[in-house]
Amino acid sequence: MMDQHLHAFEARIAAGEKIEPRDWMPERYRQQLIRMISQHAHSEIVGMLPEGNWITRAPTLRRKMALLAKVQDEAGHGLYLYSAVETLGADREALIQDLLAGKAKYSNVFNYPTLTWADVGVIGWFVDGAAIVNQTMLAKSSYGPYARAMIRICKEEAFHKRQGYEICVTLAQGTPAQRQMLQDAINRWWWPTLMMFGPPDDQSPNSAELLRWKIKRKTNDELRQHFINITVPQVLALGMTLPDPQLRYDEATGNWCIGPIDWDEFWRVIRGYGPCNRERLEARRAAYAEGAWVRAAAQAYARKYATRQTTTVSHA
Ligand code: FAQ
Repeated sequence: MMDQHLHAFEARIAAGEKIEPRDWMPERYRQQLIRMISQHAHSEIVGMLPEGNWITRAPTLRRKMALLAKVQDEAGHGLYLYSAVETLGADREALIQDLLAGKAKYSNVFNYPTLTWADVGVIGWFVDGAAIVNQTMLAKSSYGPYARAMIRICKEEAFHKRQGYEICVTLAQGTPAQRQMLQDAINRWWWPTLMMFGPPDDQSPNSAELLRWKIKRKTNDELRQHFINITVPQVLALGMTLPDPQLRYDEATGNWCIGPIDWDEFWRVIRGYGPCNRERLEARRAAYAEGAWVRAAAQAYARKYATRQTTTVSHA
């Protein structure tokens, strides 16, 4: 019986159908999605912090408004994704508690500091750029609610990337000090951004299962290479360089080839020992504590509203 279900499920995936919340799915498929979507939701929420750090110090009102809107969008993405993970039967509150307790993973890249205004530009350009490459692929994921969430999220990320690149173009056309500030930010964000795509394919324990069930449709290395090929010419167009003496263009494959990535740094950061892991979790815990009265008020209102609805219906 179980085999029949699995066979029918895999046939639907092979035919390119979307799997919806009430459909039969293997327990591993459900668990993989809960793992991946919850990590993604946490990343969006923690990802507000590095750029949020610059809202009060944005150089002009226009920049401040754009940055505020961007950071608010990331909050929306997080909430959207927590809703998507609830469709799999996961408990949102339990997932958030895991994050606050330091038990849940979130993207490596948000554990680095934003030292200058140029970091805001480079995050929009590199980090949102990398997120778009990854999430355009996930918009074709086999799980319906996740794929649909990605479509809207990617539209907003495209705006984020443009606001980031525009900041960088402005700095690149500025004074020598501004160009130097941009170059420094590029140097610091390049490698952590490349790590965002996850470990190399031969060290990626989840990829085989995710690819088999079309949760992911491309491997970590394939997406990383695609991002590199898009981004290197943009960096060169601004007259900037990348912190990689081995970077070269390979005529035969049409790829930009990079030097080795420091995977020890990646594993250290995702195990909790990056430059800002502790600070990020402290900020989330403080926000959770300070928001307790808002949650209590919202829940009380929801209860009152539900009672009023029931009363209205019973009188009708
Ligand atoms: N960071 O077997 P794989 C954004 C973990 S959103 C931390 O290759 P998989 C928007 C992985 O969980 C950015 N941990 O894993 C924004 C696994 O550990 P586990 C987030 C990572 O799932 C912009 C272990 O390593 N995007 O940027 C990372 O096949 C600006 C082995 O890895 C998503 O979450 C990492 N980078 O591939 C917001 C997209 N990579 O769970 C604010 C959805 C790997 O077994 C400002 N997720 N690990 O204990 C994915 O596409 C995939 O899950 C990957 C990892 C590609 C992240």
